[in-house]
Amino acid sequence: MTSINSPSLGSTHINGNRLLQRLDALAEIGSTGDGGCCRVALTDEDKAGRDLVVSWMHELDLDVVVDAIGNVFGTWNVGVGAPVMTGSHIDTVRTGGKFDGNYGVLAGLEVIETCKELSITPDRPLCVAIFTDEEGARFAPDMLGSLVYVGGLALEEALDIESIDGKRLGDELVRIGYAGAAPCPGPAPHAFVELHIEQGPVLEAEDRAFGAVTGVQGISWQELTIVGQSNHAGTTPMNLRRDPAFVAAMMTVYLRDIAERFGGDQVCTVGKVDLHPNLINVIPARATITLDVRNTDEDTLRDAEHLIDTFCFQIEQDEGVSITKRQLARFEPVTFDERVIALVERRAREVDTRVKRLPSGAGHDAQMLARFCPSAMIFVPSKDGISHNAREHTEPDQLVDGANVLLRVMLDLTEMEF
Ligand code: HGY
Ligand code: MN
Ligand code: MN
Repeated sequence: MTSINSPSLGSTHINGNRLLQRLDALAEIGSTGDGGCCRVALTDEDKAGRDLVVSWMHELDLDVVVDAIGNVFGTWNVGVGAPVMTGSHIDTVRTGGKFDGNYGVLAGLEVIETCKELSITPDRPLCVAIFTDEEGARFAPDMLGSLVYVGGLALEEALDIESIDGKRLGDELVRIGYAGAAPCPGPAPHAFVELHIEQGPVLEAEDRAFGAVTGVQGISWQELTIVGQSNHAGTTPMNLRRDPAFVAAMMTVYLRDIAERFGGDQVCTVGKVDLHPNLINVIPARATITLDVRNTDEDTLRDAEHLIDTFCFQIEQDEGVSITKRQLARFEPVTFDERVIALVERRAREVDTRVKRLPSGAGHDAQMLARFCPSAMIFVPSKDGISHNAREHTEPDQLVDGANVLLRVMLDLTEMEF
């Protein structure tokens, strides 16, 4: 194995053009025509994206395994022992960009191809993973595939999850041909490192080249179904109304109030509002809204949830509605392994000294793998901090630099014992 500190590797770089070309090729699948991507989990577009990346895995003679929740693993079986794993997701939100998740998967593929091309033979296998339904936007919770992979959610329970468009997850997996044979939970890798765009404004604002990610904030997703009294918009006096749309609006304002009162890392979002019957002259019968509440501190996140519960109870009395809550996701904050964070920091600094340690505001598969093995993440900047948006952008040289850091970190991890 070429020592990681050997001069030969010092000047070794991935093939940047090949990485950028693959990112563009994958972005064509589900292209929304405005620079964005729509490959929502387990749709035909997701299948097409998976098929393309799997074809690249086969071209590299990787051992391709699909597990029972549809996670795909491309492994270069060199060396001995458990693999060093990288990867991310290629499913997107409906208004996704071309880098969220895709970048981490394709950079992992590029690292393996570069090692093969340059006859760099690590002591351990290298594996790149595509995790199913990381976004959770169609089938909640998010990071679903990696959660099942590490045993955080029972496979049978996951397969029975119903999507927002009324489909059963297991049926959709079969339909797209990715209901694999490999069992879940899967085997723990030796270590895991995920390369991802920051999706936030911090690195750009502080003119940093890389993020050595320290962990992921806690996430609470709830769906509230608010039932009132549907009635005529013109004939119903205001004092006789039991209006779910009004309550949904009050909840949205209250979430903003919580975030402003708590300050710090607290974020609260109402991203989805469905009214029934959703007609101009009818007071709605029902409003269904989603609450996305996050904080780096578990106690503070619980305080926010408690305030929301109290607000629901009170507004039910005040407005004469009934509110039922469904918890769609709940993950406590995660701290990554200091040894891997320090390695990321060191290797990133060799490429560009402007490195910052920071927590991730977004959820990632690495937060699930952290339950299973020493894990951490590498961030590159997002232009204007924009993501989950067709305008998502990272400069080509930043993308290539990030993949070069991934190359070094993965090879180092093959030589580290934990
Ligand atoms: O919701 C998230 O943070 C991630 O994009 N799934
Ligand atoms: Mn992502
Ligand atoms: Mn995302």
